[in-house]
Amino acid sequence: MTSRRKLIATAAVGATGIAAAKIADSYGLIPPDYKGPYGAGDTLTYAAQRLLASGSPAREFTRAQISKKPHAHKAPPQDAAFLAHQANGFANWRLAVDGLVARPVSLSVADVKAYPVSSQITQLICEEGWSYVAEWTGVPLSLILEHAGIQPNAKYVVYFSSQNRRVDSIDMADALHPQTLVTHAMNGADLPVPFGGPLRLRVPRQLGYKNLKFLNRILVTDSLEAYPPKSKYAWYAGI
Ligand SMILES: Nc1nc2c(c(=O)[nH]1)N[C@H]1C(S)=C(S)[C@@H](COP(=O)(O)O)O[C@H]1N2
Ligand SMILES: [Mo]
Repeated sequence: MTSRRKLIATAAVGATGIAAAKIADSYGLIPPDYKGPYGAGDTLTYAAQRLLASGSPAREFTRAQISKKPHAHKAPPQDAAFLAHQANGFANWRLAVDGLVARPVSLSVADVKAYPVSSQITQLICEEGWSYVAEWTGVPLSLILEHAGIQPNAKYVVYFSSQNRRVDSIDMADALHPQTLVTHAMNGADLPVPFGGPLRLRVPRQLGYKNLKFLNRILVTDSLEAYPPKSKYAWYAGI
């Protein structure tokens, strides 16, 4: 969410914020970073988007609209472990799927590629004000989760990057959304390392920072207590 929208939402809620929060809570629609300075505004935006648009798709584009020069943000990892993976074509890279699942698994990139693929031409939008359109191909996260057997008390998916131990999370509505992909290809080729190869979680309904590169673990959980949302940006970054 842009800070302008955040301000408008916060101003619009004003004194009624507490009431909005109570309604949202009764529907399980309090975002887990509610306590911050924008708490009431974030809650209203989150609750409104979850109620009105929880199944709605992110905009898709045509092939002609694919960006000629997509913008890779920041250098890929340079640590010895990552460079070793890269040197042997990520043959030993693993994506762990664990937590509240009946059958925890550890998937190789080949295992991920063996799932039915889905492609989308969507826009990656950075909160810093730039964006690009690309075609992403991968397996819907929902397929991996359903295969692992999601337990009924699951509420969130926490996902991990090998880069700087970066972690983020989404709720089950976004985790099971058909456009949320464990991506292994971009613009018709293996996902390039600068764009998060070998695997990246693509969450096109949320801002760029929710789209973690160098994905190596997916944890299904009923609480974010162990992985509290970072305060720098809103946890729910719906667009
Ligand atoms: N592992 C990892 N994932 C990341 C980041 C990062 O620094 N490291 N940056 C995030 C941010 S802020 C944005 S906007 C996008 C940038 O994606 P791009 O490199 O494809 O442009 O990746 C997100 N995922
Ligand atoms: Mo970003």
